[in-house]
Amino acid sequence: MLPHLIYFNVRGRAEAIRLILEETGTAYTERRFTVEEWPTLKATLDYGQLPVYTEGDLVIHQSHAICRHLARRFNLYGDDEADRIRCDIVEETFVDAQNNIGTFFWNPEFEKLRDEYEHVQLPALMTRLEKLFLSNPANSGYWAGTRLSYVDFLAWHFLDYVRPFSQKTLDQFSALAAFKHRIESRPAIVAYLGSERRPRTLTVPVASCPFGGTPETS
Ligand SMILES: N[C@@H](CCC(=O)N[C@@H](CS)C(=O)NCC(=O)O)C(=O)O
Repeated sequence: MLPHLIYFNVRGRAEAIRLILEETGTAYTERRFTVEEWPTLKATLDYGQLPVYTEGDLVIHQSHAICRHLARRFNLYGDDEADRIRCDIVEETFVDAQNNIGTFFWNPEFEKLRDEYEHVQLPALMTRLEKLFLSNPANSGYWAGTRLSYVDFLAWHFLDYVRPFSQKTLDQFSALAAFKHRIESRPAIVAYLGSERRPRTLTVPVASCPFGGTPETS
């Protein structure tokens, strides 16, 4: 049975998983639930949250546990313990970064706060991220070690989450922008981004935020 991913029809917490599966050329199937279907499904799940990933009898919930499983399976977790520690640090950093922008997107006062977030909080966050990126001792153009690892997809997803909100902030961080371009130029990622498989919507509907529930048109 092919690996199977269950989530909503949005990028959200499943997107890094999809990117890893796509990059590794893994055939997989998906079931994408609507928000309306969710309460019925929720009642059937052991942990009551998505994403859930299955591989035969193996069932994994928690998006980052799924990413790390795939990283171990596809040798995308660095070459030694130092690389793996760096992967873990980068991963946790992007959990925080994603929570940061997520909290802002979900804030009922989104419109009132957007200027301050765009001009103060987001640049401060991006400055810290760029510093971490540039501190990779291997200086490889990836976030950890000398080659691609799963955390590159967590990082790419975060940067792509920032894009519709503030492309101009992304443009101010040249090393991060170059990294983003490097990942989205990989043949398997180019193919995925241009395919019907890529959900068009960032996240589930959020009352106050224009990016929730609204498909990207470009
Ligand atoms: N730490 C979990 C969080 C999972 C999570 O919050 N999933 C959300 C969707 S992004 C969910 O299932 N929300 C519906 C609910 O909790 O009822 C992970 O990374 O997988």
